[in-house]
Amino acid sequence: MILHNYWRSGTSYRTRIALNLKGLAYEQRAYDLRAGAQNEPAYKALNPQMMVPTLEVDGTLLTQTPAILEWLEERFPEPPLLPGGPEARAMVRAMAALIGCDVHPLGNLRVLGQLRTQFGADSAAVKQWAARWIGDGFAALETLIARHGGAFAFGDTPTLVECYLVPQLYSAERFEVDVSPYPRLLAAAHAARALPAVAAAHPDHQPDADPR
Ligand SMILES: N[C@@H](CCC(=O)N[C@@H](CS)C(=O)NCC(=O)O)C(=O)O
Repeated sequence: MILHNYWRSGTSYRTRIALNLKGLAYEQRAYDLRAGAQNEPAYKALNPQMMVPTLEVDGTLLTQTPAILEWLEERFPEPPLLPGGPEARAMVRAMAALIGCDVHPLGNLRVLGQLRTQFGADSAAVKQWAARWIGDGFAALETLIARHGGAFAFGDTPTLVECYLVPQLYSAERFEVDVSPYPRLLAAAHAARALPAVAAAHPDHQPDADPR
């Protein structure tokens, strides 16, 4: 498998976490989003949406991380990232979608770029924008974790929720969002970060990461 990705991208981080939790080996190819590599014809041929990541599997190009993560779960069921039972699975998918559909897209590079170029948003305004949407999402997720969480966000083993949550927390930290109102969410994310598979997926540990 070849993961076409970028070290700092949340959706790339999300996919690396899932691959690592499943114990799967993969090669990485890097596309520097800051330099616009996602818009080059070579990457557009892989993913017409010009967004990372793309997972290449024996010549098949998988895109959109919800689809990629569900494919991983179907193709490599162990260890499971979805619980048993349709209701529990729906809840995990809902908690993941809360971030994947309603928080992450509003902080995407192209969205923030548009805020700057079309509406003149400066860095402070962009930070306020990010804080607003991350805050709304994290507040709702905190309530759901109070209902369903254990050692992790849903129960006592990592699920798809951690694949989405850990990168979103990384993004919140980069935008200097106050995350102290979400202690359960933080506990789940910290438990996940302590797992070697999740730690290895961290942006700073990727081959294309900026030197520190
Ligand atoms: N819904 C897509 C979103 C992918 C996405 O947002 N990728 C971002 C990086 S995290 C990207 O490539 N942004 C490039 C851009 O905005 O030009 C998925 O889940 O795969």
